[in-house]
Amino acid sequence: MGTEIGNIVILTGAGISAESGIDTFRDGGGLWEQHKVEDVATPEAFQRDPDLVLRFYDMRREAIQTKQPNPAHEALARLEREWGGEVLIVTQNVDDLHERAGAKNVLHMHGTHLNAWCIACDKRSPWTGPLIDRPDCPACGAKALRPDVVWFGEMPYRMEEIYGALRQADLFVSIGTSGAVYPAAGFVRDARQLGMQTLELNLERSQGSNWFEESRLGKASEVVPAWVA
Ligand code: BV8
Repeated sequence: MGTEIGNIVILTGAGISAESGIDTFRDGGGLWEQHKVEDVATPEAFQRDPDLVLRFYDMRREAIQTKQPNPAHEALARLEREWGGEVLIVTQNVDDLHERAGAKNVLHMHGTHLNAWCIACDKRSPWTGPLIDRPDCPACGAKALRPDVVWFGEMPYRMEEIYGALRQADLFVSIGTSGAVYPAAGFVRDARQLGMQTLELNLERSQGSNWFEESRLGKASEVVPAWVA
């Protein structure tokens, strides 16, 4: 990697966790119980059929808990430890594999499977068991917990912080994302307008590939360690 790079912003998507055994959204049809993710991960779906949505997220949370970080997560944690400048991992993923690989500076723009969010008192609490069982909110006692994840039509978390980090960075790297969902899919354009270097590491070309100066195609567990080395 060039020595003139100071700060790095890395966007990750489901593809970085694929080799850990966590399903991506759009490979293999991205369907769940014959529903498109876009149709289940919405406030409207939650209003219409809360059990369907809670079952979907309980299943995703249980699947994540049995998985381990892969060499791509570990390589990014190593880069964060050893790099002279700032490294910020902005992840679209709700799994905590970056943290479990040792990364510290991780921003979950679409929330995480670790927390539940009470729609009665607006407080967040650790997600400790199936939400389909309607556990009481630890803060207010209401049976009104939903996953603390960002659904379609909801504002992603900490956007100002992300744009602030992009303005301070020299390199934007996108790993394992299809570039299908905004505003994350637009970060590469912001990076280009800010004059940053841009690199995509992905299994195949994505919807945003044309915006990257360089795309290296391959499995994350191979191309990410090779890039970090
Ligand atoms: C918002 C929830 C505004 C948690 C998710 C038209 C134009 C522009 C925007 C829109 C539009 N219509 C609607 C919108 C807005 C919408 C959007 O972008 N829709 C899309 C469908 C067009 N966006 C939103 O609603 C966002 N909010 O815009 O708010 C606003 C403004 C003011 C006030 C209020 C609101 C919110 C979007 C967040 C939705 N929530 N997840 C959860 O359930 O997990 S999105 C979900 O899909 C994921 O979180 C992820 O972020 C996203 C994209 O998925 P990827 O991570 O990229 O995964 P995917 O399967 O797609 O791709 C995997 C990639 O990995 C592939 O490229 C594959 O090749 C690669 N791969 C596979 N294996 C490997 C690999 N790579 C390397 N190695 C491997 N082994």
